[in-house]
Amino acid sequence: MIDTALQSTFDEVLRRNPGEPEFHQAVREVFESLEVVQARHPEYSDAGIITRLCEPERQIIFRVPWVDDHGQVQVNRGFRVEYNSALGPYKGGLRFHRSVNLGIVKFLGFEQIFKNSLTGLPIGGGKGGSDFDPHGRSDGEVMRFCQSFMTELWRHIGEYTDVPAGDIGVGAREIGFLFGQYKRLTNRYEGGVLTGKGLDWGGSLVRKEATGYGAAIFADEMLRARGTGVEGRRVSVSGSGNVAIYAIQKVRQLGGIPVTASDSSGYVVDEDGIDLELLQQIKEVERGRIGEYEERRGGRARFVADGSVWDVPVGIALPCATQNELDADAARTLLGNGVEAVSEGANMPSTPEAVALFREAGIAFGPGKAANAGGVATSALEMQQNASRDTWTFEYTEERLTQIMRSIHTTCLETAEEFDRPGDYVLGANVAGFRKVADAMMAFGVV
Ligand code: NDP
Ligand code: 2IT
Repeated sequence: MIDTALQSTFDEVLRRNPGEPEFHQAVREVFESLEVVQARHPEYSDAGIITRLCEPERQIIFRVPWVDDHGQVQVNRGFRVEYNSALGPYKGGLRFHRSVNLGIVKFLGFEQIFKNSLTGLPIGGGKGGSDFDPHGRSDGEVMRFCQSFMTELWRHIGEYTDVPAGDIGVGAREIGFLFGQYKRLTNRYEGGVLTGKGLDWGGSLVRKEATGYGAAIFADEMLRARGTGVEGRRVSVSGSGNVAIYAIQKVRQLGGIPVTASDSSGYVVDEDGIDLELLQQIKEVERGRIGEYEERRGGRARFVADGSVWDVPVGIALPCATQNELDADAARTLLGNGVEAVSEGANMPSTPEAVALFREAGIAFGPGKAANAGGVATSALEMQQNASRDTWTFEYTEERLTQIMRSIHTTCLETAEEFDRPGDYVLGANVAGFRKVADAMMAFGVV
């Protein structure tokens, strides 16, 4: 429920942003947590903080023309939503997926503000991307698209302004093409303008692994707070991209058994535990489909084309694919099978109905803006290394990531406690993320 004082602000958000259901969903969830803050901090409303937070500081939409391998001209739409810079330069990924539109980018940018605040590092919130679909495109096509995209974006970004990174459909290959074009256009080697770079040219160790590692660590922290842990538990993971692969790796390191992976064509179940090397070969090297895992696992795994990965009985679920991939039916099935923890590696993967069921059941539920913050946090560590022209070891960087995830976990729990909602990570994440941004905005006056 949204508090009556906030309802009119929310109605105004709906009126001014028609046809953007994912954005409405993200705003609603934060508003539902802010009632408790409103009561204790009327000064935030007086300063119009919440109203201002709902309006991005700047939104850029541009044409991205490029020529495909058949000589045909293609036109995509590019976006960058520079949402909030109260805590630092806009920071957040670029998503290349055919479903990308302004509402999706705004939902992701809105979430990013609170997530980045929770990391405790000096980064504001932003997001971007395009409706370009990289599936089935050659390296040459992806390069020409990225060059065209950057030919517009370069003028808007910078180490002190806006620092993009990867998200769905944007990994090291795309960041390479984007950085190459930025460098060419500006004639400046500004490592700190993008994160997720290759290790030879300004990237950070652990950035590739960070989001998945962080989501698994967050699950472990939540369970440890309840006296158990990931060790010995069966874990389902959705997706088979960057976040999913490294969530699976960290689950194994923590002694859990990751039994699933998926993509938009279906899921695989491997009762012996997912063979990570095989998954990486199919997905990272060959850019293939998840069904190939069954064929190459010699009868030890099962591929299911129609069905839900959440039907598989597990103790822990890590949704690591995309928004709204885990609905109320899936939540009921997971709860019926005795799930103890859900840690969101993806952004907003659980529908509001699913989140409500998990919270009512009292299981450990880690919302994306806390559980998947390890990726952007390690991006900020990459920026630190770029600024000091230094490179850190894997061990040191991973230790920093682990400490950041533990600190986010503690912050969420303590904030939930402070507002009389013990164990409610959703409330804790939203309120703690919000307060820091709100206090900075208060300090700056009405800007
Ligand atoms: P990738 O592109 O590497 O992988 C995405 C995976 O999710 C693929 O397996 C893809 O399958 C699947 N997927 C995507 N869209 C859909 C869909 N509509 N239906 C079913 N499956 C889908 O992306 P990432 O791993 O980087 O991102 C995954 C999630 O994590 C996203 O929500 C992203 O916003 C979030 N995230 C990412 C961070 C990062 O550092 N990369 C940081 C924090 C959050 P297919 O190939 O078939 O489309
Ligand atoms: O959703 C996210 O936090 C990301 N895609 C990572 C953003 C970043 O700047 O590293």
